[in-house]
Amino acid sequence: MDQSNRYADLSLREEDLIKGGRHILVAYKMKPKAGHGYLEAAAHFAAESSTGTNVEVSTTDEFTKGVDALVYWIDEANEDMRIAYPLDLFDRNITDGRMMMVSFLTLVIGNNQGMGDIQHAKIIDFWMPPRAIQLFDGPSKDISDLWRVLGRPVHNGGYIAGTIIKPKLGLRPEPFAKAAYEFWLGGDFIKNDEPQGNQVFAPMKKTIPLVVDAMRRAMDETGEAKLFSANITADDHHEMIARGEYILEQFGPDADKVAFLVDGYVGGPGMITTARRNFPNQYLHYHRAGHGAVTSPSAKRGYTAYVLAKMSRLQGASGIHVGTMGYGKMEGEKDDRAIAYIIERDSYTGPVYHQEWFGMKPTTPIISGGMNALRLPGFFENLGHGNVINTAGGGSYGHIDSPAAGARSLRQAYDCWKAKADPIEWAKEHREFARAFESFPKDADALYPGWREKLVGIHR
Ligand code: RUB
Ligand code: MG
Repeated sequence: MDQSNRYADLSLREEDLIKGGRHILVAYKMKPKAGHGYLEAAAHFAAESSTGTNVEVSTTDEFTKGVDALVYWIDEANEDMRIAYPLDLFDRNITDGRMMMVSFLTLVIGNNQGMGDIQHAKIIDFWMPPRAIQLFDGPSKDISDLWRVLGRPVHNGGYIAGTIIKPKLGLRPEPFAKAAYEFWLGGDFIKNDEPQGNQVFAPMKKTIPLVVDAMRRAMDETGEAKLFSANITADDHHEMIARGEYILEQFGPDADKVAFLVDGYVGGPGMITTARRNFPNQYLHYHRAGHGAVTSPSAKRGYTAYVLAKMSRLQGASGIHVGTMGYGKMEGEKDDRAIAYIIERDSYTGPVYHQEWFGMKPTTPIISGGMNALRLPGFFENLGHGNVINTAGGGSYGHIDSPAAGARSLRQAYDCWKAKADPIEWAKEHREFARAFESFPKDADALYPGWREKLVGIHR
């Protein structure tokens, strides 16, 4: 059934929809299956994503039609389709009238993902009207809170050198805490790797007290504050809260140095909101394991990493992983800068839409995955700043001298970029950075050809 007379209106102008402020706009790359007309498939897509189905139903009334989603723009050659969703379509909390991300996902990327007449469809951008920005929680803590804890300026406080406890799994409590202590002697921030929780070989109630002790010893020794991002991901809301409360209690007077890590893609938006609303005083660290299933450029369905990051800010993530923009081990490109800019700036024009955030707190780009000191100067240059959290697991624990030396090499890499220095020249004066060349010789060869003659043996 062709529903384009009801669910499409190509005379609508995007600028009017934006001025009106009564719709959420969503841009897709959509291709119908062979034998289906573009506009017809698009209209069915909008129907299925709002008030309709594949046939007309007798229960529809005039009001219903007022909340139809409308296809307002198509460009078949480029597989571009844009849909305007009336704000009233979206579910609101009975407790406080606020919007919820799960309802946004259910409609705009729900049943439409399995339709028989659609080859594929993927969200590449969306626009939230000012009213929706008012109705999402947004972050309660941001990187300025971490800078404050670290004793730095709360504006432009700079690079936070972090790591991930490695190996990913298989450390018992004592070696786990030792690994944390050794990194903290040189760095700022440690996160649980995302699968680490309450395994039988490392029960949380044994591990956490040892981590608290390790943090205190490292703070005594260095005279610096340290940060720990503890994984509270769990299927059960109550379990997440039990974990969070336990961790805060154990850190006691140092609980301000605790972030909570939530694996928000596998766990879903409810988990992020559980952390956001139950622990508003803790920095909320959104880890996104699994996102590649939908965000990868090879995936023709789902949504992009840009869209995921933008949603995370609405939900209230204090920081989210944004990849390494081609400088690390995970898929990514230099242009992925946009993923960082949309979450950290107050207004930004993405691939399709210009978004104003009206002062909603920023979400920190967290840079992670195969990073080390050698890769950082180029990364900062590409991004244009270093106000990020970077967690380098292999880059710290893979340093030939020690995890503390690995941590120092990261800080030195940031200082090198800030000083606009030549990395090989900088290494001559900075031992841990120089030793990173010998720790990661394949990277060194690729990034700094000729380094061997200039650096090998210089710091022995
Ligand atoms: C990286 C790691 C993270 C990835 C996730 O470890 O454990 O889970 O960063 O990817 P290492 P992304 O530093 O040893 O490579 O950050 O792209 O979501
Ligand atoms: Mg990990």
